[in-house]
Amino acid sequence: MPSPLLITAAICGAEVFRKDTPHVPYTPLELAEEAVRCHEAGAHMVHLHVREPDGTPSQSAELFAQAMQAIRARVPMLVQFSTGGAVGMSVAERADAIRLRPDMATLTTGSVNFGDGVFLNDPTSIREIATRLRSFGVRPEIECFDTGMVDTALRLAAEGLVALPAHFNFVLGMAGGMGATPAHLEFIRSLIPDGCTWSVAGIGRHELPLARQAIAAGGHVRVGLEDNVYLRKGVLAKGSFELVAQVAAMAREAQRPLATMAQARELLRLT
Ligand code: KMH
Ligand code: ZN
Repeated sequence: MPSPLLITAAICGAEVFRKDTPHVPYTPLELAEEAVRCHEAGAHMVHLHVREPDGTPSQSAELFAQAMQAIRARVPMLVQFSTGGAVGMSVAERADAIRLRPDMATLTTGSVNFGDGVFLNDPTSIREIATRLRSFGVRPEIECFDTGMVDTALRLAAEGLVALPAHFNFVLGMAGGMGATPAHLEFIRSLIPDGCTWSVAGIGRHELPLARQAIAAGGHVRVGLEDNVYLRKGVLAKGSFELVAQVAAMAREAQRPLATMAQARELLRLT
């Protein structure tokens, strides 16, 4: 019996704007309405960034609180906060909203060139965020943009800052990060210890092919406008929900059942 599939919807991000797609949500209400559409299409968890009303990336705890409340009032989805924010934000700013105790929050375990900028996660910053996650009892999703980030996560586990088994998300295909071929995914997933779970987030045109590979390999999938705005070449997705629906269809084709919400909590060890 194949293990049930978990789908995460990355509905907003910090780098996609209305000039890129008119469908990206900004306000807490827009985020919640998009989360509902994604849940109806099969998503279990929302990977959340927040924005000022004009679309400026933010890590405001007030905005996170409003968005989380609006989502939870509508659907039983898991809510995962970004602690990555946008390139250039301070660690204090990025980590503040952890105190709201979302179901999960991201923990990127290394620095990476990010387009023309640098997504900076030096060892002190990583330990600060990991310590704060631990102190509020929030489970991390370990974000790896390259293989060395898996090694760093395992060092943090040895120091007692990250609990194993953990859930990893591999972000592949970003300019500056690890590539997105089947071999890249096969290799990075081979590095995590037994009992850990993993998902993949392919950037741009890599999103759906890597989703298909993960479904076949027993992994999990993250899709959404944060990572890719196109449903297919030249056709914008009308929202992250259309990408989630594609993944759900792929899972049906592969005879991989979608997790129930209870199974999603169990496989992420949130129960
Ligand atoms: N926006 C990127 C700089 C995360 O959410 O934890 C970082 C990011 C990762 O999106
Ligand atoms: Zn993110």
